[in-house]
Amino acid sequence: MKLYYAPGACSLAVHIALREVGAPFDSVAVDLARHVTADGTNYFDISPRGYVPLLQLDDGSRHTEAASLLKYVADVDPTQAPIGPAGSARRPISSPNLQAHVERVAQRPREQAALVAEGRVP
Ligand SMILES: N[C@@H](CCC(=O)N[C@@H](CS)C(=O)NCC(=O)O)C(=O)O
Repeated sequence: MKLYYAPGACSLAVHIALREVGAPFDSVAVDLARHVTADGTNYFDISPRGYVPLLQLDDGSRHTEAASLLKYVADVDPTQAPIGPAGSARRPISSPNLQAHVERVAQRPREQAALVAEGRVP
C-alpha cells in the first residue's frame, strides 16, 4: 500500500491508523500548495481532485475519502483492528453510529490544522 499524505492535513488520521494496525505501507508526501509529490510528480495525475488522503493498494487501485479509508485500514488485519472484526463483540457499535464515529475521527486532523493555520494554536 502507498499513502499519499500532507503534513498537518486530514490524511493524518489514516496515517495513524495504518501505523496502529502495523500495516506495511509506503508514504508519499504531497505539497498541497503546488499539488506535487516529493519527486516532482504532478499530483493531479495521481488524484484528479488533488486531495489527500489517497491510498493506493497493491493492485494499483487508488482510493480516497478518509472515513472510508479508515474503515478499510481497520479491516486490514481483523485481529489488530481498532474497531474489531465485523460482526464481533469488539465492534459493538451499530453501523450508522460507527460511520458517524469514523467520520468524526477523519475530520479531527482537519479541525486541528485549521486552528494552527488561524494562529489559534502555537
Ligand atoms: N472528503 C475528503 C476531503 C479531503 C480533503 O479535504 N483534503 C484536503 C486536506 S485536509 C486536501 O487535500 N486539500 C487539497 C486542496 O484543497 O487542494 C476526505 O474526507 O478525505
